[in-house]
Amino acid sequence: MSIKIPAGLTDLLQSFTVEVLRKQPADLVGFAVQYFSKLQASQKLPFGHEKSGSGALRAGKAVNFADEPMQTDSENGEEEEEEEEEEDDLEEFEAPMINRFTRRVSVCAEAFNPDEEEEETEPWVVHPKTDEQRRRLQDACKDILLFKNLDQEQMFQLLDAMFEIHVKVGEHVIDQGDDGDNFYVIERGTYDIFVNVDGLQRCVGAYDNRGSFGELALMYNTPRAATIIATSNGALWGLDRATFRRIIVKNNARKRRLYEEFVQSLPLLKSLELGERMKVVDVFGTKTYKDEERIIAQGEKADCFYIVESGEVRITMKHKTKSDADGGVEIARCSRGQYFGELALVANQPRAASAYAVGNVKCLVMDVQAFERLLGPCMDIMKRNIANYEEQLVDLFGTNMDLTDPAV
Ligand code: 1OR
Ligand code: 1OR
Repeated sequence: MSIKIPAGLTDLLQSFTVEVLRKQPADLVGFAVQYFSKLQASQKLPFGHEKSGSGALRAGKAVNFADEPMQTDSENGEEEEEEEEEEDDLEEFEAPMINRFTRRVSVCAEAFNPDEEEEETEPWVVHPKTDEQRRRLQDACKDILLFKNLDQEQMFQLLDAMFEIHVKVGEHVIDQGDDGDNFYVIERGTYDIFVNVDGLQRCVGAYDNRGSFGELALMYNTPRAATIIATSNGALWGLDRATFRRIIVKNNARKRRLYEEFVQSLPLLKSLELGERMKVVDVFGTKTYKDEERIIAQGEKADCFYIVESGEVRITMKHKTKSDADGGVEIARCSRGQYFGELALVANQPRAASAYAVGNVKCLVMDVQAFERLLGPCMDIMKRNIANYEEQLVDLFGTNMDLTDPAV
């Protein structure tokens, strides 16, 4: 004899179990009463208050959930426009349903569930600084992508909490496998990145007087993913783990909500798993450019990759053998969802062309380390495109050229 399991029972119990495991309530029965009462209330909401398909796709929203049961979406995956609303308003609450999105949410949940209420009562960390130190700190932080989306108050809290560290050549700033204590912004100095591959330390990259590192262990509560060794005497600015999580991890939850739909729609990222796409959102910063502003200069050293969020970008190219008095020929335009700046990173050479804003432009920007770490699975698409550039180059300049040759 088989016992019929009512439709929805498994989902219901799974959602509840997830919430219990996340919240670890002392009073299980009380928590259950509250959970199911809110669930019932949400199901009685008038039709207009229901949000089909929006909840779980906004990973940040679901995982940010503090007092309410986890929010999910329907299977069709359609999204509404993002609105900045109170998170734990009962009206926002949606019936829990475990599906492919909630599973993903729970995988990433840990990283985006800072116990905000507890933390908000804690005083902010302040390391007093001289005016001169503050100036140097501000200068070192001005291009840090993770700081790009912060508001002014968050930026002040962050700068207040940072502290200066002097490092000597050969010093290990981070050792792979350790717990994460600080995030680091480089003021000066060069640093090698080593990753343990089959028991051997392999140098996989380097920082040259700019950039930041040490965010991964703090964002995802994982052991340090690489070893960072100073290859010159240098200076860093440290940010303690608690302040990093309080500001950056919280801000990342908001970023995920805002950008989830957009990154889902990007053809370039289609080989990435959902969780990997969210990691892309975590590490990019947004930059805005005014009409005619130069985003990339041909011939310069490259350390970033760009995806157009809004506006249009004009790509122009000068060629050594042709007159470049007019500043180069327009060779392409990129609009929302398209990317540029990958060629120099893939080929490890200077920028092959320049990029200018046409009107106001907003781009998502990723540093080269994140590009290499996260976009490996997207390389086929990029390489296919690069082969396309080379064909077009022949048409345009009439010569057979290899774009991956730095002499071009
Ligand atoms: P963390 O907190 O894990 C080590 O501590 C830091 O090294 C890490 O954060 C990143 O900020 C930085 N893979 C992992 N971590 C990297 C990498 C990296 N590069 C820099 N870090 N890869 C190298 C990409 C050039 C991928 C290697 C397979
Ligand atoms: P980058 O890092 O070299 C300039 O910085 C970017 O312009 C480059 O990466 C590409 O992302 C982008 N040839 C070379 N680069 C191009 C081209 C291109 N189009 C866009 N970029 N061609 C145009 C093909 C339609 C071929 C040259 C005629």
